[in-house]
Amino acid sequence: MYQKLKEYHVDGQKVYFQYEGSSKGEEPCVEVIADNIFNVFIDYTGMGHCTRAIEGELGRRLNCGKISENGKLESVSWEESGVVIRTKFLTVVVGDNFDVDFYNQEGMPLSLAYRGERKRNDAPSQAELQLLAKEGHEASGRSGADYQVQEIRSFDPKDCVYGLGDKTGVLNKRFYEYEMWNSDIPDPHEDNFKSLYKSIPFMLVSKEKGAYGIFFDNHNKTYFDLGKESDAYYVFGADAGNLDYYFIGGECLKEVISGYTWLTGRAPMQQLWTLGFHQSRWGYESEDEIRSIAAGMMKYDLPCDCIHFDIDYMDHYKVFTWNKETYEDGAKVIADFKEVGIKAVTIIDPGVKVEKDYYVYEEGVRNGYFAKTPEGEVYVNEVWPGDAVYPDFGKPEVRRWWGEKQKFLIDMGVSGVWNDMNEPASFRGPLPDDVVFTDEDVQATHAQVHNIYGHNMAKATYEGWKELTGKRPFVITRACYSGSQKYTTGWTGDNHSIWSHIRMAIPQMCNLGMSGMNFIGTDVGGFGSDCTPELFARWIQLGCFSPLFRDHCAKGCRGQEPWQFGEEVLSISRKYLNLRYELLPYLYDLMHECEVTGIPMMRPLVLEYEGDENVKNRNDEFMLGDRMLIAPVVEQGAREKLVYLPEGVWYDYWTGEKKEGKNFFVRTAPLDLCPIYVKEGAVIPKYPVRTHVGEDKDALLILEAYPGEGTYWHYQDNGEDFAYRKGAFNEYQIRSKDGRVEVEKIHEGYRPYVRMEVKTRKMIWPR
Ligand code: MIG
Repeated sequence: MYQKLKEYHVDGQKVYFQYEGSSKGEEPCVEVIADNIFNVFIDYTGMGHCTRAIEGELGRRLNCGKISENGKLESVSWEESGVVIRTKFLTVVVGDNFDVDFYNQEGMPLSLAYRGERKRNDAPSQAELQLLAKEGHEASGRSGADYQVQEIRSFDPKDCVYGLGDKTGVLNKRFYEYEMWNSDIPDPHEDNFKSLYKSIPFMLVSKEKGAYGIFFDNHNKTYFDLGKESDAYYVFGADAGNLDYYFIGGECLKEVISGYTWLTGRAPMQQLWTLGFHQSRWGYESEDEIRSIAAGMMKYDLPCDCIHFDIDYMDHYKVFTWNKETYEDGAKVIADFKEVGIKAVTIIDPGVKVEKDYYVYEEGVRNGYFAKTPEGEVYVNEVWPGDAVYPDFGKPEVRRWWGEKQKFLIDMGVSGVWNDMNEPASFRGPLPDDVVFTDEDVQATHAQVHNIYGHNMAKATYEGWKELTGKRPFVITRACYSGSQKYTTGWTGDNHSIWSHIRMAIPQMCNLGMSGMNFIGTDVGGFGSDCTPELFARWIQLGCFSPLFRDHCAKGCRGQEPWQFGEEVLSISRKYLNLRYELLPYLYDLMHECEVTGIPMMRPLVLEYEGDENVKNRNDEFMLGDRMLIAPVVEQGAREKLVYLPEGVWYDYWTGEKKEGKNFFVRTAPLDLCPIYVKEGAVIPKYPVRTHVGEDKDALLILEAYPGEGTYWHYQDNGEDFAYRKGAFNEYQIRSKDGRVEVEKIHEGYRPYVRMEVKTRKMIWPR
């Protein structure tokens, strides 16, 4: 619709373009957000930006159309190829048809508009669609279709695509097609699912040289065709809203992640205990039963920091109530758990039971806090409590109210909240598109805010907890949007106890991490279906290295506590739980690094070794930070693993055997062994084995030094509140050379360790 470029004008950091055939007010715009970040914008709605992902000063500036100050537009000129806009890092060329091309400093193209014909030959006709429907098939996707809002950009043959949140399937999303529509799908999640609980419309492209990201900040339903329609280009689009995307250029994927999380926020450090082991299940029917779980942890000598209370603890599934019949005295159980070092996390669903005299319902109705039908009645659907209504979390007032409601849990001694069903889920069919909600200061339909419902619920929860406790709020969510990482951690919802799901867990968590959601986990052992001893043993090994380490399963399935699978699996579980607790300071360092840089704790190999062809599609290994490589066994019956190590020298964690990288080899992996490799020159900080994260966390730090030379930064604080933001932390620079370790404190603001101990690993060199 935009044809020949006629004119442009510069307004601060923005450049507006006028095209033949389009009138004023329809001028697309390109804006410098940072030296490596541009925003591309067409204001179809006439309402300007309406970002919910980008907040703070930058968000406010965007939303009210003010000038950004973090990058500098260095020059704009009309050249042969079009209007050329330069910053320190990027050159952007805007030409006819509003084709926007991005180049790096050296003039190498990073991303070009697609100028060819679209290939529409596999778009089914109306008649074909009907035939497919008759046979019970669904036409997959809308290949070849045009969206209300859309952008088509070129692929280079070697481009790989990552990110996009919690999508199923393999790590590299090239050639697949996805939709962003927060979805609670009870069937076992398959590789070919188009959407799942979370909508993070952010894709990263790793090129033969260089990388970039596209964040399509539109919270309507959006679509990404990453090469299904054609090898030559990709399409992203939306049913409504604006063309509003951020181009983030970089030399590598890490720079792109840093740019994206600079825009949308970085996952902040959680409390240290959240890195401990969590035990959960839906269907702990009574107080006695849940008490027996804590007792089991002690009886079997298993470290544990948290037990989760699923919907069973509520009175008739009414949020912010306690089931006094089966669960008796909530405050007492929680206090007793605390005595033995175990914290309680409770589930909270958004659906509020329709019931006269139930305080949450009454308050909400009185104040107009629930979503309404277009006719103005409170909208009712069904969830666990039966008839239920939906808080309108897009209203700041409702978020404040929901935040205050958390006091019920906090007073009871609860330590964190697990937000479920916030897509939002509903039992009597999906919420109609036209249910009336609010999007901050404007009325909006369900279709417009569906994808940010979970985000807003998490934000309300986080803010309530922060205000009421002063500690780092621990929130876990099922649904979210871009930017939710500022408020919440997440889990991947209802997986099953099947081998394909332990395999899927690795790319899924890695892509979530690259999409900003650092603190992520899968239900260890699988949620639905019945776990087997072998699968559980392997999943505990994977969980040990996932940011969120929670064993959880569904009501009615085989019990899944570590002692449910016999002696062998119990002792394997204990081995990996102990290892997890040893690694706490290392994991905590990574969480700190993520708050500073946005780089996730759990990383696909491609993040660390981007140039290596062998890692671009590596789905069954990952890294924990930059120095530990984990190669979990995810095949039934397998007692060996084909391992790939990228360049450099590595050491087998278990035997100390030295391995040359850029090599494939087979590692024997009996049921109790998860292959782990540590990079040459690494120091790994460890705690001694302990039963829970406790007061004595600062007693002893063990520095495990591997041969070779390297530097490591270790971070220490109280692991609880925000005092670190005012300087209450220690930072150590640790230099090691072939087992000789020097520690230098480079920041002092917290009590020191009572003792530090250096341990050199005994190494075996291959004969
Ligand atoms: O419809 O609260 O994903 O973790 O145990 C099921 C019961 C509702 C879904 C969550 C799951 C949780 C379960 N919930």
